[in-house]
Amino acid sequence: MKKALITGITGQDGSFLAEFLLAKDYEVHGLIRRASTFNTDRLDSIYIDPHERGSSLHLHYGDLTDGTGTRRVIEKVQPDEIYNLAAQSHVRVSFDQAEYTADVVATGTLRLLEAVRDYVWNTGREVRFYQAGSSEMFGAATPPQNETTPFYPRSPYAVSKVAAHWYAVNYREAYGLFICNGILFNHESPRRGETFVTRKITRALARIKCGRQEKLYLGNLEARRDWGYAGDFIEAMWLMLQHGEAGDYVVATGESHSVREFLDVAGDCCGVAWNKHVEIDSRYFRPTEVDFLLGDASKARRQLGWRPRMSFPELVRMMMEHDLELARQEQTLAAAGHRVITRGASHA
Ligand code: NAP
Ligand code: F7E
Repeated sequence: MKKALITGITGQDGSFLAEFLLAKDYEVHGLIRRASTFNTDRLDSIYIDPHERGSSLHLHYGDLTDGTGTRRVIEKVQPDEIYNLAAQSHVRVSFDQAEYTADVVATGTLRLLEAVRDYVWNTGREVRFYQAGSSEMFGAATPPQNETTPFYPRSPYAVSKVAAHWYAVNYREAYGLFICNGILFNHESPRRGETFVTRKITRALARIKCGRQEKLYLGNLEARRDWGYAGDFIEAMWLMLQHGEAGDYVVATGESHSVREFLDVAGDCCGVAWNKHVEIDSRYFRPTEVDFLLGDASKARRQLGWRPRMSFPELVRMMMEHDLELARQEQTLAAAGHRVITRGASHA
């Protein structure tokens, strides 16, 4: 039985990857942050109380800002594969929390690589390492972007991901470690965090449809993104670590749409004329924007046999239907006299 350690297991991708690896009979270990409230909602469907027998999912407290603790988790778990997905992953927030973002995303990756380097040296075991890179690293570079496109990061988040990318390349070359950088373009799902634009839109339009909300405040509607389905993209992470040679791969759909187009498709899905409800609020603009991302994933297709399965309209529909169901549940509870508080996405 192979053992995998996932940092960021409570996030969108971490939860999909954990399910995927469990289905492949891995023993899955995840790093979770201590929080004052439960933060394992996305793992609900696979979580089994540790007191019960037969669980292949194990959670360990840890934080990428705490090198010693993380190192101990690696020594205890003895993983065959490590997927480094943990990050302060919100681009807009990274302008407000630049140092923290760098500490987690860049230095956090370095801490992990240092621990892996020592672990491999001390035990002689092979550990394969996946680093979650991002299309944000391309930033202002002209589309389409592929593995040979020079990086031009446009936010503290993106700069930190570029640093993490080069740490990973350097540790691969300096110490012969099996390390892959996935350069993933935006990928979404019903589990997407509520402050990313796709989920902010599907959630709000669903609530508007059910009469639970009137306005949706957004920023730049002209930005273009190559949006795919998270469930497809996590498979590429795994394929990279199964390949004969470590390398860096762009993972994308090869199609780009604007935020405005996302609104059009989502509005059509639920029968809401979005332009009657959307207002532009300057707080959602970024000091430096990434205007146009379009990925060329031909290397991943050629070498890993990876290709996306879900189309853009299917993705939007899936997210819309999920959020309509949530909004209907809210409506039912409210009609029965319950006080329903829906946390807004208005701060990012
Ligand atoms: P996400 O939903 O924001 O999840 C981030 C995860 O990192 C959460 O589990 C979070 O824990 C954890 N985390 C945050 N700070 C941490 C810290 N200091 N120590 C340990 N864990 C910490 O992100 P995602 O969408 O799943 O993305 C996964 C990774 O891929 C991230 O590195 C992201 O930057 C990168 N990426 C994402 C996309 C995309 O479109 N989704 C594209 C390219 C790259 P809590 O649950 O406790 O907050
Ligand atoms: O913004 C525009 C915004 O926050 C997409 C992360 O997973 O993908 C994600 O980063 C676009 C931007 O994602 C709002 O200006 C307009 O142009 O959904 P987002 P992102 O910044 O592309 C990359 C690949 C990652 O690696 C990141 O971790 O939408 N936009 N109005 C808005 N964005 C937000 N969040 N909120 C708005 O109201």
